[in-house]
Amino acid sequence: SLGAEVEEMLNQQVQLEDQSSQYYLSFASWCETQGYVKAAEFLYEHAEEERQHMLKFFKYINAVGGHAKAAEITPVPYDFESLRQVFEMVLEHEIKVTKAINEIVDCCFQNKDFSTFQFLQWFVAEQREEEETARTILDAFDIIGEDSPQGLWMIDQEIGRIGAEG
Ligand code: OFO
Repeated sequence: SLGAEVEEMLNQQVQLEDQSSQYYLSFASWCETQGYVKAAEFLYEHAEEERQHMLKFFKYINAVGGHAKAAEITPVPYDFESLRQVFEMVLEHEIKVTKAINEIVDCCFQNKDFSTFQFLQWFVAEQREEEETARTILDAFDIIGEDSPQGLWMIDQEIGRIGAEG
């Protein structure tokens, strides 16, 4: 059964995954308004994935006898300076999420909650992939160069390509 400490952390993760979804939605919208079509597509899709992550936690909590709590709505930023800034924020956010997941893993281990420990392994792998995708996208800015509209167009195409692979 689920201990109070792990349950509390899992509910905090519901909150964080839900916030991830909102962030990605906001990023997607900004990219769309700027004409970054491929980046917007990737980010809209990712907003959906984050909602699925939130639901995975949500359903797990109740499945093991806890009480899942719907996330509070928290404000998200709407305006960004550049396409690069968006993906820097993506990476920063994913690093934060990875840390939070690692903390729950650690707590499960200490509480000998091996069921939740195992449940979290999928997220450990997912976070590694998401960070890698964000880093690969940021590399494209350095390699292609973003000082011209052509460069930015190519970066946008590359984001679409990387997103389709990831
Ligand atoms: Fe839920 O994986 Fe990103 O945040």
